[in-house]
Amino acid sequence: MEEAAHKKIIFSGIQPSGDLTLGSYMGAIKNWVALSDEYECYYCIVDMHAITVRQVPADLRRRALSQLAQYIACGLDPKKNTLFIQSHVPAHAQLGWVLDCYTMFGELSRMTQFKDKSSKNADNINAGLFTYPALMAADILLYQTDLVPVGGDQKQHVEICRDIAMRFNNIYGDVFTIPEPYIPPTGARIMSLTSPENKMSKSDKDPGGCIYIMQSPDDIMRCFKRAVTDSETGHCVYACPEKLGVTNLMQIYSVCTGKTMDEIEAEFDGMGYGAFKPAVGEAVVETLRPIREEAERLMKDKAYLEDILRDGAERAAYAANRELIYGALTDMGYACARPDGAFYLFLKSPEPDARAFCRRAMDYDILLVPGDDFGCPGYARLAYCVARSQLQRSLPAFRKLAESYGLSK
Ligand code: AQP
Repeated sequence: MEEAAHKKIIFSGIQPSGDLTLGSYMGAIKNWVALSDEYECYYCIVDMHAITVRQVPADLRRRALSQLAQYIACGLDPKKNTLFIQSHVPAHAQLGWVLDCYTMFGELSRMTQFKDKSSKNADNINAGLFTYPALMAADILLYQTDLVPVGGDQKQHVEICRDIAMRFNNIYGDVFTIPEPYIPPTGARIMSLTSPENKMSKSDKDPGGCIYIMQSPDDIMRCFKRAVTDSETGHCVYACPEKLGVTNLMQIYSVCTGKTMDEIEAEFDGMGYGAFKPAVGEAVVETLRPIREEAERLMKDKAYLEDILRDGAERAAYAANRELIYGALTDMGYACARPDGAFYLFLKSPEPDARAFCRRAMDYDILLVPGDDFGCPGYARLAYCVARSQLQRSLPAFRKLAESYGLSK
């Protein structure tokens, strides 16, 4: 916990709107794993985003659990990373609404994902599909996120999140950390195998275009053998804008093997697509095999997965509520009051920024909210909001903490 406090923060998530694809693995999850030692990480299953498109409830539930198993099987240690389901932490919806009120109609209208998804779901262009980026901004900003590892298609959403955060900060002060996107140098945009001008997507209707993490090796090989290339022969494996299908396959091979595009070109020099496509398929099969096997094993232990979700939701809610209550909501002028009892302490505060102290107080199960100073210089009013039942337990620890900050009653 102490160690985590000094690390920078990552938040990222994937919708359980379909089974996880090779695209989300290469564009997102693989990098989540690589970054997870260096950062304090919140990796989410964003099921509230998924309902912007109609979902079958049983499928949504099944996929959420299976997605968790796949996160872990990909290498995300649930002890080191906070893995959770978005709808288990109501603060996402709460801040989502707040940020809706700080997001402009015009900027939402420019989002390519909205244009794309509304053309694919013409009978259900709902308001959630339109305001999706504001909820995504809430997901990110709730945790004071520094870095958001995503595929290239999500860059625009991270950019609007930054704009919303800056707008909010300009009005209320330094409330939100401004996050940076992390887009991987290779694998940022994996394309469909059958229509390489389109992104590989889990809701793709064309079964041959998309590879799923849990797909069988035979199916994967079949898809790669049928992958769209072109009619060139001889020296045909090289990357260029005109060879979308081949370039895409080379990228996939590069992510699986760690080889550069030049090395791949040299490896397949003089060989046709008949040798190249199965080689890519095999590299993918071997990359996904251990993940699939481990996820299958984990799926047999639902109690273990549900424990992780409970623990993840608790950890995420703790961090999210801390930022929501001490950050956005109070700065906007909302009072914080718990229905189970609020106590107001008047503390002499030498701290220009009482928020740091309030955050620390949460380690003692105490919720504190910095208030106005009543025009008494040197005094900060701290609304001491703690359940009555906790008061006796918490007060001595709190007094000690207050003393360590040079605060006195
Ligand atoms: N083809 C891809 N190449 C690289 N990265 C990708 N990602 C998705 N597809 C590719 C990245 O994986 C994460 C998925 O997040 P999401 O499911 O919330 O968003 P999405 O981009 O809408 O994913 P899909 O598969 O296209 O879902 P549907 O079909 O439901 O819309 C993100 O980081 C994304 O960049």
